[in-house]
Amino acid sequence: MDSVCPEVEQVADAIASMETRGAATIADAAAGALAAQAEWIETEDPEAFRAAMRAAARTLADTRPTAVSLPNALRYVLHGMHGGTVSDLRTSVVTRAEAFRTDLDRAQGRLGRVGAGRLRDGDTVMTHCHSTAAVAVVRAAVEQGKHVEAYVKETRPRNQGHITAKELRELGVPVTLIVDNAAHRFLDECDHVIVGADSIAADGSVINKVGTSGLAVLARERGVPVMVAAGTLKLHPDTLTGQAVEIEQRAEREVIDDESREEIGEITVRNPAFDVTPPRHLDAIVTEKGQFPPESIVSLMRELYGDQVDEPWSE
Ligand code: RI2
Repeated sequence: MDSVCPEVEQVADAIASMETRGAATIADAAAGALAAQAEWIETEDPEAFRAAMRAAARTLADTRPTAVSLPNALRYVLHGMHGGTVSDLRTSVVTRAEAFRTDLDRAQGRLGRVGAGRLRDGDTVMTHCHSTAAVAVVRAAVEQGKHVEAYVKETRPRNQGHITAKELRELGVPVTLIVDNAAHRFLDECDHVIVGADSIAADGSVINKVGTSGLAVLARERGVPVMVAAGTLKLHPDTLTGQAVEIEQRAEREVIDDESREEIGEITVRNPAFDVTPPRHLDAIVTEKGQFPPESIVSLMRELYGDQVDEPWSE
């Protein structure tokens, strides 16, 4: 028997290729895949069931290294796996995965409303990349009847700003799409920068799509507050013990196609997907549990995750 079901393989491939992307969306898909695995495993042996669940979680964990929402989701579901029989184990995994996905959905709504509290009627925001949490903030503000406009950075190399532009248009928000290099030029017309997060470290540093740190420096220089919209699922418990967050390096072809590269001649290309913005360049981290000054996030991390740095899938 293969130990991993087709749905887990499909979800893992989609995450690795970024067809499924965005930290919260990745976590949601991973929890769903674990539930599918639990339904699929055919054994009466509880130990074999547990081993097959661990194999699925390993397959999912190995796809992308930076967004901690992925291991946090896997850990949450596997920690909820209880029972003496396969039937009990299966039910517990499916129930736990469902609870995870419902909580995630609620958290987005809550953090959106917390973030919207920072926006006034008539404000203009600047966004970077595409973050479901950042869009949730604008959505909540619009639902509160506030008029909000947006400058949307296209966000090379994969142009995820286009997704943001589309979603904000669907909310009726007037959108101006700009190239990344134009951010400084337009910041004077903005009241807030809103970005998401892939991981948040214990010192309040935020790891998000590459270009976030440069935008935060410019925003600080122009006096525009920077809001990070990120559920508590983005808190990286490993950083409590001093571990660094791994930054994913992606394919060189995302930056330059083969033909153009050939024409230029011998060059080195580097394509880190994320960068680290230090807490001093950020104003607030907005979560479903309220807003926090970045430096204070460590207390919330301790309260929610304690010493939970285990990897139950590698046991
Ligand atoms: P939400 C994305 O990473 C972006 O960096 C975005 O800000 C972050 O995930 C958080 O997204 P990628 O998957 O969880 O596009 O707010 O590399 O949707």
